[in-house]
Amino acid sequence: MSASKMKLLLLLVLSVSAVRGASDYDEDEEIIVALKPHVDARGHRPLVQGSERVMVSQPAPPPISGSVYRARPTIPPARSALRKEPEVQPDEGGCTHPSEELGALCPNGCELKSALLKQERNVRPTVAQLKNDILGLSQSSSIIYKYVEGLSNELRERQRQTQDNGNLVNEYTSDLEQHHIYIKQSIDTTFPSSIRHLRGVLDNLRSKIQKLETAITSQNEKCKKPCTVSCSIPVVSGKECEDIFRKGGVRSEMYLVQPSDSFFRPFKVYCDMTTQQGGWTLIQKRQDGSVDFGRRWDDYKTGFGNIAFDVGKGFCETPGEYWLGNDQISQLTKMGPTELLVEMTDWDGNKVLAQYQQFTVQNEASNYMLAVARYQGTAGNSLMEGAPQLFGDNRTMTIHNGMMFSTYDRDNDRWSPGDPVKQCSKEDGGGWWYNRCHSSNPNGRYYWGGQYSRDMTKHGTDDGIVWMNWKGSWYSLKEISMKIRPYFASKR
Ligand SMILES: [Ca+2]
Repeated sequence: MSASKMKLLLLLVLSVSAVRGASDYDEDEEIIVALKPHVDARGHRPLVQGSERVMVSQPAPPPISGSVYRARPTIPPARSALRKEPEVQPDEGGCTHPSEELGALCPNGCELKSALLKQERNVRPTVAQLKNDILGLSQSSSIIYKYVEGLSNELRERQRQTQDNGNLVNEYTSDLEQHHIYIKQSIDTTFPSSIRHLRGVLDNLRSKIQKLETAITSQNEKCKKPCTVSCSIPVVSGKECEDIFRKGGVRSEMYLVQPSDSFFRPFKVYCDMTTQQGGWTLIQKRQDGSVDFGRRWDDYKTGFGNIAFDVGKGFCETPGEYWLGNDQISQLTKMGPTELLVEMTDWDGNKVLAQYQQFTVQNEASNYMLAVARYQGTAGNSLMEGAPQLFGDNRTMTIHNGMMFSTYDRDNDRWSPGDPVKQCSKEDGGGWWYNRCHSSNPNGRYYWGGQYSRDMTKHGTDDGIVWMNWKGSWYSLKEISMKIRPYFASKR
């Protein structure tokens, strides 16, 4: 039952009780009215069960007049008759005799008993009704008491909840205040400090950017003029470096050569005039990673890189990294028997070589097919025998002799010919006579320090400057060079 309904019930009960109370009061009034004529002042009887008020200043009985006392009639006068015939009672108490001269009379015992019994009959149901009413009131009071007690309990519970809520609110308020203080401190002190710091960084960066822009502008100014190698080309020239050597060009530097039966224009080349009695035409060199060898077919066809530098001696005596060009190489090797010298150095300075007494490169129509023979040296016969770490077909597919030249844009290798996905040159970093794919990879990517790993590569393959026969797949050489010379030169 809800509180409002309970209140309504309470109100209803109170109203009923009030009505009932009013009704009882009326009945009491009736009782008093009914009793009044019978329990009058003349009786001088003990009080009826305390329901009558004690008359303290009771007057003395009237004096007996006459000589004989006569009893009153046994039938008491009817109530209505009493009411209809009110008698004026003397002030001194007692009723008067019809004959006034006889004075006041006293009732006899039977009349009193009858009157009292009659009154008792009238009062009994009223008392019973009063009992019921009292019982009803008691029950209502009990219900109301319980309801009030419930209300009190609920009130105490709510007060407790209110107290708890208050505590919680205080707690949250405290936290909120702390956060507020923290945020305010951050806004007032930390943020401005950070902003000042960032401004400092920003200013620093701006300064650096300005410096860089200035440097770039300066470099752009310098680069407006094309770079030229200010090397004085020696007067002596020839078909190749051995020819020049024989003509007196005995100093290792850059020369201009023109193969005899060539329709090519003369081209620059570095001649090694000291190794093994000189006369070597340098066709390939790697030494510092300064030149990108991941190039197209046409670059390998015509050559790329830096032939030589002048480092202060007045002539270009220091070779750079370059690929002479497949057309030039082919032309040089087709003039006659040609030998090939491959020299290499690891990152500890150790040197080995691989030398082939026969070296021929076909023309472009044959995709610059390679032919080598008669190996000797210390590096291992990669070109003819493949990787010694491998066996059977796995080894023969690393032999380079007889292979055509491949670049990443021209796949002539033996790895699934025609399949654009399977290109050795794309995975291994440079142009080379790839088979499926290599035991040596002189034109691969330049790795500083030698050792490299699969996760450092672009495709997970051994794409460094590799000569497996010497250092295996995961060691990239510090230096490697390829030089050619007419074979007869070794016999001079
Ligand atoms: Ca292929």
